[in-house]
Amino acid sequence: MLSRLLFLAISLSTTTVRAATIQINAGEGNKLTFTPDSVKAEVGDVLEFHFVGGFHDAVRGDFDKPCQPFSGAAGGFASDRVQGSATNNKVFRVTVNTTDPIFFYCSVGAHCANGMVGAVNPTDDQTVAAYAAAAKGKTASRPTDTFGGVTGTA
Ligand SMILES: *[C@@H]1O[C@H](CO)[C@@H](O)[C@H](O)[C@H]1NC(C)=O
Ligand SMILES: [Cu+2]
Repeated sequence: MLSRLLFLAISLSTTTVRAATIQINAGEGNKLTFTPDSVKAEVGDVLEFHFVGGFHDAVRGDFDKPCQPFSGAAGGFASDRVQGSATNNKVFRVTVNTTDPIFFYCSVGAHCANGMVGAVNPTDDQTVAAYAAAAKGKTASRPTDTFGGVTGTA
């Protein structure tokens, strides 16, 4: 009985897919960047945005329309605008529900136009570099409300 239980416990622990938490820092070194700016994620993984410097948010966009909110019916997200610092522990957690590429940007000022963008599961065609290049000179906007994720503490 005990060995059966042990076997069950071991097989559960090896077959259970554990969701990964992927930390993305906004404003590291007080730069207009997300670090890392390109990540791979599986469905169920959590993007955890940390605000480590500057004044930023994280908003999902469309690859084709840089610096504008995501146009899809579901799957968009926008964090609060947060004054970051080394001691700020406010985070925004977004559960990844797709393996399609996800592009996001900071909507504050001209941050997006200046390359404050990121990608989840980029493809050969849709890269974070291509999104950043297309963002140059674009005016940013954001949804009125925070949505699509959970604001919490680290
Ligand atoms: C992913 O699905 C969960 C559960 O339905 C939902 O709470 C979350 O907002 C979704 N994530 C996005 C980015 O829409
Ligand atoms: Cu910003």
